[in-house]
This record gives sequence, C-alpha cells and structure tokens, in this order.
Amino acid sequence: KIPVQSRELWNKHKVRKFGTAEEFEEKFISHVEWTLARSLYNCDDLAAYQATSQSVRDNLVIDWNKTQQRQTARDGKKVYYLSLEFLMGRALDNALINMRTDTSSQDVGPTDETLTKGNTAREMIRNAMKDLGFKLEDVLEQEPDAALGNGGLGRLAACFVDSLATGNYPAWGYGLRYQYGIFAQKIIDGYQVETPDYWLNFSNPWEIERSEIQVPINFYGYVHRPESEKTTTSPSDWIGGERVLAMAHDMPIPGFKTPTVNNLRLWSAKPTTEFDFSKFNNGDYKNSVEQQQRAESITAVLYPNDNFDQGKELRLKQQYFWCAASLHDIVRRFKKNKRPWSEFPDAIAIQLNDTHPTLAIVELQRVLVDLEKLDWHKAWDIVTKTFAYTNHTVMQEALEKWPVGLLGHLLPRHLEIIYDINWFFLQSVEKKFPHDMDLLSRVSVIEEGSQERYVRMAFLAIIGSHKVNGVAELHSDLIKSTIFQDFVKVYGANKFTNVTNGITPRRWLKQANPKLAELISETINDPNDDYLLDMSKLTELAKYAEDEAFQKKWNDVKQFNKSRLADLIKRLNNGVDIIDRDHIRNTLFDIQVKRIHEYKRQQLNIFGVINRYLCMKEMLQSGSSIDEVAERYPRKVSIFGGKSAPGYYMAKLIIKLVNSVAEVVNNDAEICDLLKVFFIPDYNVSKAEIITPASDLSEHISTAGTEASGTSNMKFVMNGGLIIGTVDGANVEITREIGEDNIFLFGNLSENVEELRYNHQFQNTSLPEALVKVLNAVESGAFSPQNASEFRPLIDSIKHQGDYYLVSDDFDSYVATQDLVDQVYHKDKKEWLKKSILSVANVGFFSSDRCIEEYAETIWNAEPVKPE
Ligand code: 8GP
Repeated sequence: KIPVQSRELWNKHKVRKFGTAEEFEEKFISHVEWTLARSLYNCDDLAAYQATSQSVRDNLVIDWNKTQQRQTARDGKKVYYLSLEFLMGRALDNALINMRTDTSSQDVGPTDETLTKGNTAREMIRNAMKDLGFKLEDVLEQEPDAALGNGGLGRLAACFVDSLATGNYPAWGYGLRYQYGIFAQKIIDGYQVETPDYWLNFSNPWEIERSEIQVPINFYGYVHRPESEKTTTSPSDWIGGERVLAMAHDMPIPGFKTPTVNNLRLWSAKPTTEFDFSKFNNGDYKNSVEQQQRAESITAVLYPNDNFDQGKELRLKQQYFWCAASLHDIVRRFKKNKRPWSEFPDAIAIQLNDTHPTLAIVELQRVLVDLEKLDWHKAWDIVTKTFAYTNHTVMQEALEKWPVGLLGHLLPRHLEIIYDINWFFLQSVEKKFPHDMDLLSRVSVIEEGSQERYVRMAFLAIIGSHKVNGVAELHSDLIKSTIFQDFVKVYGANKFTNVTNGITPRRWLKQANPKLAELISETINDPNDDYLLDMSKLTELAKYAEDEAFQKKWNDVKQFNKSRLADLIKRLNNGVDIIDRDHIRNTLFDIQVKRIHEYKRQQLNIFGVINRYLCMKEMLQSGSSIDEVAERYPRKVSIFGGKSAPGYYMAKLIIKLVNSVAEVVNNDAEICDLLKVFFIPDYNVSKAEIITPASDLSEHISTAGTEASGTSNMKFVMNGGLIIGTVDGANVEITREIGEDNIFLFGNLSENVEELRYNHQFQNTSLPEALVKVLNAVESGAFSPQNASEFRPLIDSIKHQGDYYLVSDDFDSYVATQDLVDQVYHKDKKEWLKKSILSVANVGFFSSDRCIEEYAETIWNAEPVKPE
C-alpha cells in the first residue's frame, strides 16, 4: 500500500493516454527506441507494427486499470466466460476502431471532441503513420492472427468478449495460451499439409505477462481421508503427485465507444521451482530437469478437432489445468470481500462454453467441501447456482466422454466427487420416477459399457448448471427432443433455453468492410457510427432498396471488395490471375469457407460444380456455341476454404477433390473462363475479413439438423451477400429476419432426416441422374487421371454406405436452386441488389451485443457497470 502522503506525487506523474497525432508520434518513437531498442535507421514494418501496438496498448492499459478499479468498487455481479478457444484474429485494427470514446470527461485519448468530425482514431493514426514513413495497411499486415481456436465455437467466444466490453459488463474471459494455435494449412499437390503456427515468434505486444500470478496445479496422486471422516462427501485431502504452475497472461479487450477495457486471461504452464531433490541427489540431474520441462507441454498446442472428440489424456490435463487455475483466481477475488459463501452465486456467474470446462463444476465443489469445509449440499447448491452451460452440437462424435480409469488416475479426488454428484442426482431421479431403471441408466453421468465405463461430460454439465442453452432456435429445440430429452423429463423444460448466436459488427462490418460501413453511415446519416451499437438503425436502409442511384453505390462497394479478394487469390495462386477482371462485375462469387466436415457438405458443393462443368461440356459437344453456354451457365467463381482436422481422412479427400477439379476446370480453354474454382489455403480470421465482404453468394448447406447455428452465415449477410442454404441452424432465423424472398433455401427438413437415413439403409434408394453422372465422372478418373480410384471413398459413402449426410437426397434441389441464383443474379441485377440491401437492413438481430444482453438477462442476471 502506498502511504497517503505519497499519493499526491503519484497523481502528479499520472500516466496519460495519447489523444492527438503528435502525442501518438512521440509515443511511437519512444517505443521504437526504448521498447524495441531500435531507431530511425532500422525501423521496418514489423518494428512499426510493434511500436504502434505498444502505443495503442498503453492507452488501453490505462483504461484497463480504471475499468478494473471501477468494477471492483461497484461490486456488481461478475461474469466469467470459460472457453478453451478464443479465435481472436488480429488485435491492432480492432483496437483502433474501438478506441474512440464519447465522453470528454475522460480527458485523455482520442474522443469525439479531439477528433475532427468524421475523422476516426484509425484515420488519425493512418495519417500519423504516413508522416512517420509507413503505410497503415502494410503495418497491420505484420500482425500474426491469434489463432487460438478451431472454428465457430472459438470465434463466438471472441465476438462475445468484444460485446461484453462494449456493453460495459464486468466480465472476464478465461482460456489457455497455446504456444501453437491452430496449424497453418499448406496445399501441396492439392493435399492439405499441416505446419505449426508459432504465433509468438516475434513476441506478442497484446499480452501482459503476469509473472506474479502463478497458481500451483496438481495431477495424479491419491486421496487421504482422516479417520474421523468416513465418507467421500466429507472433507478429504488430495495428495497430488505432479505439480505444475499456471501463469497468467492478460489481453486487454477494448469495448467500442466506451472506456471499458475488459480482460482475457490466458494461462500457460510452467514447471514448478520445487525441484525433485531425491533425483538430483541420485545424480539424475538431466531426468529431473526433463520432467520439469514436460510441464510446458500442457499448453503447447491447441487440439485441432472441430466437432469431434478425440479423448487424449493431454487434453484432459489441459482442461483441468485451465479450470483449476481459473477457479482459483475467481475464488481468490471473491474471498477478498469477505462475503459469506452463500452469496457466491450472487457475485459470480460462470458460463461454460461447451463441455470442455465441465471439470470446473467438480473443482468448485472440491474447493468448497475439501478446502473451505462447507457441507456437501450447501456447497452443491452454490455450485449449481453459479454455472450455466452452452451446448454447440448434437453430433454424437463430438460429445465428450472420458474413460473412468483415465479420469480417476489423473484426478482421483475429482472422480470420487463425480460419483457422489451422480449418486445424489440419481437418487432424486429415482424419487421422481420410481423403478424406472432404464431412465436411471440413460441419465447417469457414468456410461456403463461392456468394456470401459465413461464419464459423460454433457450430463455432468447439465446437472451442475442452472441453465443449459443451445445456440439457435432449431438447435435448442433439437437438444430438448434428442440428446437431452431425458433431462427435460427430469428437470422440466425451463432449465433449457435458447440464445441465438451473434457476431460483432465492429470487426465483421466496420473493420472488414470499411467501404460498406462508410456508405451505410453516410446513407442513414450516422457519422459517428452509432448503428454499430444499435443495429436496428440499419432498417433505415430499406427505404433505398430499390433506389437506382443507391443500388449503384451499393454495387460499387461489392465490386471493390471482389477485386480485393481477386487480388488475394492471385497472390495465393503464385501470381496467376484466374479471375477475368474485365468481367468481374458479371462474375458471381460463390463462396463456402468454414471447417471442412462431411456434415457441412463441401462435397455437395463440389459435386454441384462438377455437374455444372459436365453440363457445359455436354452443351458444347452437342453443338451449342459458347455464347449459348454462357447464357445457360453464366460466369461464376467457386471459392472454397477451410481446414480439415489432421486425422479426418474424408475431409482431406474433399479438399483434394476440390483442388483436382480446380486443376481441370481452370485449365479447360474450351469453356472460356466461364467457370473457375479456387481453394484458398489457410483460411483464418484475417483472410475471412477479406473474403466475407466479397461474396455475392455464400453456401451454408449442412444436412438439416446438424449445424447447431453457424455464424459465418450471419457475417455474409451483414456484408450484403446472399445465402444458399438448408433449413438448418441459424439459417432459419436469418430467413425470418430478412424475409424468405431474400434467401435461397433448399433441401430436406430436419424432421425428415431420420426417415431418409432409414430408407438408405433398408430400402433400395436410387440416386438422382445428374448425381450419377457426376459420380461416374469422378470414378472414371476425370479429375485424377493418375489414380482413378483416388476419390472412391467419397463415392462409396454415398452409393454404398447409406449416404449419412443425405447428399443424394438434396442434390437435385440444390442444383435447381443454384439455377435460380443464376437467373436472378444475371437476369435481374436490380432484384439481386434489392435483396442484398434488404438483407443488411434486417440483419441487426445477429449482433453479438443482442446475444450478450440475452445471456445477461436470462442466464447470468448481471448488469453493466457503466463508466461515469
Ligand atoms: C460450432 C457449431 O458447429 C456451429 O454451428 C456454431 O455456430 C458454433 O459452434 C458456435 O456456437 N461448434 C464448434 O465449433 C465445435 O464444436 N468446436 C469444437 C472444437 C470444439
């Protein structure tokens, strides 16, 4: 504590944010000299990126400190968002956009007052950078993506922390600081090759290392119960076998137009300083050191599976390491206030992003019973009032289960607690539904298999939470009627709720699509971009949906963005331009970018492309002119992108097929560039920022009932792209919001999926004619002349293995709908632009700000802490 008489001195030398270009320049140069130990003579773009980031970070840290003080002083309910993945992407541009504040009382930093009208903080920095000899765009390009996630779930967490800060919620994210994020994807000879993503190579200016915050975490060992304590529900000692330290790294998360800067705390594993002296004395120095080094492997790498559970011991270790460290931190902060334990759930809400953090439930119970000596039932009451769980998938292969043996070996005390939680739960079920043994075994946390028993993490998460939510209406209904049906019976339907996903318009509109953002703010007369906080303002745009002059401006923005993407594709294609720039306005950009997964059906898309190509060739062979072909199959570029899990054979084969088709189609002079195919390697957040604004059409074509929500569908709509999609996930609500005239829906409905699958298995179903032709072409080696059977497994899965994802059932309606797309795009541009404008006008619902408000109101019972 600083003595009172010293405080005046502290205040006199109070640090200040930069507010003007000149102040920024001064900061920048001092960081070049002092932080980087460089100078005017050796400051390259990378150094400029680092010095800029450090300068911006200085501003953020001042607000970060004030925010934390404010939130502590007001002592409102705190929200903790536990997610194993935060797919943040780049931080600098986002910080520049979020930097401007409205309140002049903040006295420092760029504000509406210090910046001239319409001149954003980003513009100010751009100009300052120019004066310093740099181009902002080039400097921004230096930043590696923080790619600490696989796909939707991780990106959702990133959008959520942005909205939490923007909404002034006292909220922290907790995750892991992987040394290697999701692998970088290279395409070599058409195949995916994984290379490590060492994103921390040049040090990370966005993290604050908290070397003073180190939490010891134990694994293995055994449980010791004092003689007096007879049962497993009474306080027990866990004598840990292996110990590692969790060290905190903080990332400031700035809100938009608010001085609130929240915290994302990521843990990294470090060896303890406790040394194994017995080994050391035995002369086994090397082994002793090696064992310590192994600690670091816990946070070395992100598991690269999306919607798939691999069940590896190291993954379980990651999960416990992270849950234990985060809970320790949360409990420590709570204890400072000396409030009674019973008030814990009034002070704290913890959201579990999927089942990955389910051990936090068990850990809190352990802390309360074993360490704080609370009665079991009192403790359990606190636990269940604190946690809530979000489910992101209904797919069996993604639902986490841990072998009892493995879990008990790694965490012996936790396994006891899990058994007790289950025992009390089953007792309550038995009371409600006497003698229903089937029900008991169906809802038990322990799955009794013939060989191994497993802990079902989703069930544990439900039992330990007061609310369970799905991520789109259809999905939330589905979990109630399928995987969690029995729990609805046990708890009633009220425990289950829906919060439809959202995305942050700051990154996905303002940052990714500056031209569109500018056109919008100019059109709806909102020079300060308030619509980014209140997306209902976008409905103003509807007035102009058929206004020809406005449509032209709208279209110009799209063409600009398409050129930007064409440039990127050219660069990724070794400088070879496959897109005819003279015709770019009449070329439909058809995009599907997301993780490669059979349920997402990139195979349906590429089969559609092959069908189109075969039809074009057929027309030419039967004597049609190229103009006639162009009339029927107008210009189109089919763009794919996405990573496959390294061990997912079918997904990798789909990538190879796309590249093989591209090879043939792009080099077929006969079709005169009417059709092009490109696979964008290494799809990530920063590429998505270029790709998303450029789509005319994007594909969200999962088998009905398989995609929980999808969030890229929202991003594309927010950028004026139209959707071709199935009646699945959030597509349903997108249709409701933007109107069914403005979306191209096709395919079977989720209620028919079961029957269709049954038919494939037990009836002789025939394949549609067009699909047969496609499969025959693939089988003949038309796209793999060296190895005709290369794509056999893909074909077999449809022809002979029950077509689980119903590609054949949806093929004809997919192709017909694509024809309709061509019709509107090429024959009725005005209609197309109208649809595009109306989509953006009505996309407001999908802001993650709305989503966070719903969580706060219906699940967390948390209020914003507004800055004065
Ligand atoms: C995804 C869902 O597949 C997607 O529909 C949804 O929009 C998104 O979560 C956010 O709710 N699920 C995952 O990304 C996922 O299961 N990831 C695995 C790595 C855990």
